[in-house]
Amino acid sequence: MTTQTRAPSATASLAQRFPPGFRWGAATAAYQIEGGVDADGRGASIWDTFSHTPGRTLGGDTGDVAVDHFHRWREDVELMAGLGLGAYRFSIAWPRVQPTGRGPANEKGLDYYSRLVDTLLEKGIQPIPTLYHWDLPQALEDAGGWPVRDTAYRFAEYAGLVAERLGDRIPLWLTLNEPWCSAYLGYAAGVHAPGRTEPASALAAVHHLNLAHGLGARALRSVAGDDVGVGAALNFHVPRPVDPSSPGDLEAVRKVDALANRAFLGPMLEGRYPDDLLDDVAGVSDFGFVHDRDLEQIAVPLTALGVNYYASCLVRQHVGTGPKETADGHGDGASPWVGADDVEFPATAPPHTAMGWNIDPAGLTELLTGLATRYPGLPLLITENGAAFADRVDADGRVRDADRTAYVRRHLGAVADAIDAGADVRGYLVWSLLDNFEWAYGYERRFGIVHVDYDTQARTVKDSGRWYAGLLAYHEAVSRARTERD
Ligand code: IFM
Repeated sequence: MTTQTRAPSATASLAQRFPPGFRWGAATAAYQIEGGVDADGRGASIWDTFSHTPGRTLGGDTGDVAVDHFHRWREDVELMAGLGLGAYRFSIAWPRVQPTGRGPANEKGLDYYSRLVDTLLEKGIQPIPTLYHWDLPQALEDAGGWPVRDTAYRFAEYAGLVAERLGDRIPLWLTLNEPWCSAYLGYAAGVHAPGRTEPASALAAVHHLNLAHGLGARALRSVAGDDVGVGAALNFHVPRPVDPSSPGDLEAVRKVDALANRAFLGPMLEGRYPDDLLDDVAGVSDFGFVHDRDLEQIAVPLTALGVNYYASCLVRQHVGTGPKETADGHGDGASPWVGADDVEFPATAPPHTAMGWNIDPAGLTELLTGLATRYPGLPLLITENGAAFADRVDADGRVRDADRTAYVRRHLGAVADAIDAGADVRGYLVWSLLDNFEWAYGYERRFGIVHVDYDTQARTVKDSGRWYAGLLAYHEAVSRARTERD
């Protein structure tokens, strides 16, 4: 593959805004790319069950084959090397390692990830595994799923098994990806697996996911050593009030921030659930599932906080008895916003991506500087950022996705602004390396910087991927020159 090594000046000046050593990479997740769902003793996950349930995903799409990364991973690592990536964030499928979510490891499942890690390292690409990106073993869901405390202990056992096998080669682990989605979309809105609509269970899931993070981090460190890097990837919500002078709208901002952001940041980084969150949801749950010492277990020191950011949202207090606006993409079914019945999500101003999400790079700067202020000294890593657009393969085979390039370029500018303002951001992982299974949207939304033809599985680097490779090459050259000079 040819990459653009002489960057045009706008790209060159963007690259210069990032310090030497800044990590560039891409991210994926097991169920979205692997396929091979019956290979080598893998067990069923909740996403297998959910996607095979009629009506749950667009077009009835499933991850059975996905982009066949389970078989094509060598080719995909070559692609990453060709792009010049310095890091690759992928997730480990729990049901490949423990087909029923408990008991001894399935060595063949671990062999697969061990080979992947070795090959990445040979190419100079840092592997950044996420232990849980939503594919809970179905057997654990049958035993109650995340609303049940034991699931957190099972996760810790799984984390320990993975660390025993890979721990000698992994400098940074991520425990969970976007527990907001696992808890609220999975157990309150029911639009993600396992598809339950039980608000109280969603809150119990929030806590048990937090507990799993803490117990899992401890298991990783007890096997791989106290100084092994551990973080979690949270999907932050940046709510903006419709009317900044309206106390009701500001209250809506507070509620969304509490449910979406502080429900995880609080326990993980401060060892407590925010009082206002507990008040907001008091009518749904008394949080009696929090046991003595849980919060201590959860608040392990983090090496880095993973930040997933795509868009901001508009919120306001719903007044009157009319229907609420739900332009947050969750339709008019059950709400993920437990205990926030008076909050509505009016439509944001265009432009939007193919997900219907607004494009608001300033929201990322605000988020990063806000986190840096609240948690000084905590390194931040952009674990996901990217956009879905309706890509087209032109007759000459190129994918001219200028809208995606512009999105990534503007968000990188926003990251650089945050760094200038003092935020300690260590890296950026674009979502996603490859087009893939976008959960309930099936294959209808493409996020990749590499296009995948789902009939032939042919990979084609999109223009955005070429641009990204050029940026990385330029950054490497500038960093080398700076290091030699200093
Ligand atoms: O595809 C997802 C990913 O699995 C988690 N974060 C958001 C992405 C885009 O929706």
